[in-house]
Amino acid sequence: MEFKYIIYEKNEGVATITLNRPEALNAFSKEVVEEILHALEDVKTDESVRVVVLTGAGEKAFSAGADIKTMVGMTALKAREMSFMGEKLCVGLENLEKPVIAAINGYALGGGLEVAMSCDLRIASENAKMGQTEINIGLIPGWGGTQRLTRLVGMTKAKELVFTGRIIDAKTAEQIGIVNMVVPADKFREAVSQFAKDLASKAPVALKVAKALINKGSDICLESALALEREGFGVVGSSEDLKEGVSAFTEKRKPLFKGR
Ligand code: CO8
Repeated sequence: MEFKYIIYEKNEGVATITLNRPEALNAFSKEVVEEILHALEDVKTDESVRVVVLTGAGEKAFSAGADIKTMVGMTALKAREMSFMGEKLCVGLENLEKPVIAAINGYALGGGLEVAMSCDLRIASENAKMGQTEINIGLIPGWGGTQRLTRLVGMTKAKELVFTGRIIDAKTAEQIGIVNMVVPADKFREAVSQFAKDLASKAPVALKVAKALINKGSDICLESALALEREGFGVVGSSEDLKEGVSAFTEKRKPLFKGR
């Protein structure tokens, strides 16, 4: 598939998906979402891809959210359809069996922040700005924001951000647990690339199982989650990756994991 609204690149085990509508601050349209979902299909089947980075073109925005211009005269059915479209994208990122890093350069607002929160890790440039700003146009988060934000920062902060639509800076986002780390703007792309490459060298089977366990476990009771962990541990414990990791340790060399 030829991509028009995203750039899809693969390099050293890292697939980078760049939202590429800088003139609209990388707002998500139906076409953008469809293209990302296509790229994710390729990520699923390409064994050489170990990690995905999702980012925005230009210096100004990761994404300013859903395309507000397509909301003019929106019907209930159309709103539901738009919500479902974003949900498919967010669940697709969440269920992908490889780690996904949101590299947040500039604004991540509304649906932009919601998509970033569906990724496993978030690295922000120091000039990044984040907010669930939907309230300012008379809307609520519709791509999981009321739920994923609450799980990340707790009810107190989630209500404050969703009710006020306030935009916070990268440092504040780090302090309350929305982002993992904040990086100086001039070192941002390099830092993301280094982090992603490092993650791409880790054992794929262990990463896949750890991601699934953390995601599933946070929605069920501890007893059931621990039972899931036990089963997952069994799977990882019988992987070729573990044999390679143990051999590399005893032979004092770097492991070369194959994802089996
Ligand atoms: N959608 C479409 N176009 C956008 C969007 C957007 N979300 N954000 C910015 N743009 C466009 C602007 O219209 C402008 O285009 P043009 O030059 O053609 O008018 C261009 O991008 C540059 O933007 P600005 O001139 O506004 O740039 P500023 O630096 O002055 O301001 C801001 C930057 C503060 C980010 C400002 O653009 C802004 O407030 N944008 C809207 C942010 C927002 O409210 N996002 C939430 C959208 S709603 C949403 O995401 C809901 C998700 C769930 C949907 C559920 C289904 C209904």
